[in-house]
Amino acid sequence: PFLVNVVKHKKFVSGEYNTSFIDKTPELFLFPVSKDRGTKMLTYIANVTVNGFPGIEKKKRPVFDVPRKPKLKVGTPYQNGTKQILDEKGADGLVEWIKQQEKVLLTDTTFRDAHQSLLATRVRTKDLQHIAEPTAKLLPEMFSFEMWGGATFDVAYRFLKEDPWERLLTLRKLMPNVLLQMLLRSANAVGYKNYPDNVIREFVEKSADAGIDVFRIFDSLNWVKGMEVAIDAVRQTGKIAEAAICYTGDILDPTRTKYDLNYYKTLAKELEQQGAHILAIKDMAGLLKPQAAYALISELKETVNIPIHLHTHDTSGNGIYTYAKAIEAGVDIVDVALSTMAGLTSQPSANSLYYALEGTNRKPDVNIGALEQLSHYWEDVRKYYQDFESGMVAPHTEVYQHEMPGGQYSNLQQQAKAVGLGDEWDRVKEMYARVNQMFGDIVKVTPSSKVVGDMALYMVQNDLTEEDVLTRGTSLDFPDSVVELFEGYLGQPAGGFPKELQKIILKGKEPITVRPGELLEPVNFQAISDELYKELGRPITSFDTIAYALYPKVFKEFTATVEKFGDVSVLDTPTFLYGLRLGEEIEIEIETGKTLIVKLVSVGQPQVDGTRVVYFELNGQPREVVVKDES
Ligand code: 3PY
Ligand code: ZN
Repeated sequence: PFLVNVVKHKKFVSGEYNTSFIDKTPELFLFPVSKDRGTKMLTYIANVTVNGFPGIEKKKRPVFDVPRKPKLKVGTPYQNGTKQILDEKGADGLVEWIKQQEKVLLTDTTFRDAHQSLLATRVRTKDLQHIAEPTAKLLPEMFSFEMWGGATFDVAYRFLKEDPWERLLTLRKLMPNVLLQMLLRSANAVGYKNYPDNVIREFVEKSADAGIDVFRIFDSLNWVKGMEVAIDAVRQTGKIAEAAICYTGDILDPTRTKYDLNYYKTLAKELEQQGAHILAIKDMAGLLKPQAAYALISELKETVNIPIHLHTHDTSGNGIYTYAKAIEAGVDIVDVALSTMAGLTSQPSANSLYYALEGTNRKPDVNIGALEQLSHYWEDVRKYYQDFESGMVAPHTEVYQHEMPGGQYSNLQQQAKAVGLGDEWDRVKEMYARVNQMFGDIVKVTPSSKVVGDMALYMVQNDLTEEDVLTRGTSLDFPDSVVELFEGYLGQPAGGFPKELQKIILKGKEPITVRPGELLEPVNFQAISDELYKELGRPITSFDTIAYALYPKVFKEFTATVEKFGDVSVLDTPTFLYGLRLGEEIEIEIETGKTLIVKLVSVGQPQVDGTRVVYFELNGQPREVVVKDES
């Protein structure tokens, strides 16, 4: 199929191609699909109907309304936006353009952080794809759409059984006028550990080829040394390197001296010197209070010459006030989400901010009617994912105590439920704060936040106090992630690790203090590609190879699922998550112009071997599949 795509491509046909044609033409990797998909698809639907979906309480498929969609006139064009500015003027030209804007610019995070923070990252490509074109046509004034990276990469393979690269390629096509942005965890890429330097460079290059324009780069301990390779790799691609400082502590609290204004100013200067095009303040937990935002942004505007982009989470309910103060202090860009995907652990609402800035000269240039219409779509789609909601329904000021990132809250809660600690959630949150102090008050953001979460779960599960850890620690088997953190494999925290605890956790192992990338062997991509080719018997794309380098086990499980069920990303979300009701009929477009009509006729009784026969009609013909009943 790859070769078919190549020979059919218009540049190939017209002879306008050169040696970088394959690397720079990502759509060549969008393949048509194999033929026995009908049976595979029925097997998936039968399975989810009988056994349910992981993380969803087993129940009959609820009835959902068709999501409301803005009505655009046929032929409505895309208006040029920031993407064209970057393409015409380059990264430095874009930075100059940002500096000239009087009005505050907006990044919409609905496609990434908003659902990572509200719905455990479970929103599928199908639901993004449906609204991508109207979003780009109705909101051409946005600075960027954050739509990739962070947890979306592994969750796509792991839980949604879809390819994150296809998401990126598809959305790029549908959103050609506005910058697309991703979250990159520096040396941890989109994973939870440090990778070799060549993996980081390859990942950045492929992400840029596939459509990313703005890379928000952060290190989970604010260790600038850990960000060097990623910043350089992004600059090499000609795209935007937005280097982030993670905000932690409270600059208004004179007793918390570790993270004071000077700490942030020093980091900002260092990142500018490293080559950052934009400085981001990444307030991943929503700890930046309004007056602190005013002080911080005012000082940083005096400290650096590059634009400043502020990110917060609205967990405390103070997000709009924080933004209003930051905007007063001159921040250039802020992150918001469409109102029905905003608030709580997500970003503050774009719609609310628009009205909050009424009467100021910095009110964003955006169509409020468009924001409202697009919010209707998300109000409906969000219901599909109701089982992944955290249960938080009101502002949660406890965040100022536990300091848990918005993107972690619903995910850690799922993790707690999975190990039987669903009822102990309040204790887990308190322990999270305790563990942070035990670890020396560290920056908590993926993956350092995951380590704090793992340790908190471990201590609650085993009924351990801080005292127990210090007195009996040498006989305790700490989670691997905790050992790796204290070994230095996520980098070095400001002020170092607490020495006594480090000794207890490492049990005689020597920690490293250099950049882990200096010690890790480069990955051999050719060897991976050859191995995958042998195993999968199909052309291996450079996207497959880098995905395997980052997540070998997850990638293999994903390919095994595709082998078994085919490409389930074509299913509508209710069917994907709940299966069908008896007698229900759906249409599945498996490729353009090719539709399956599937009706669930009956589900047989369990048989002695634990299987059930599920009867369907497929395009009017009776079909049956046998599935194992796991209950
Ligand atoms: C991520 O790394 O996924 C985050 O959202 C961190 O805030
Ligand atoms: Zn965030």
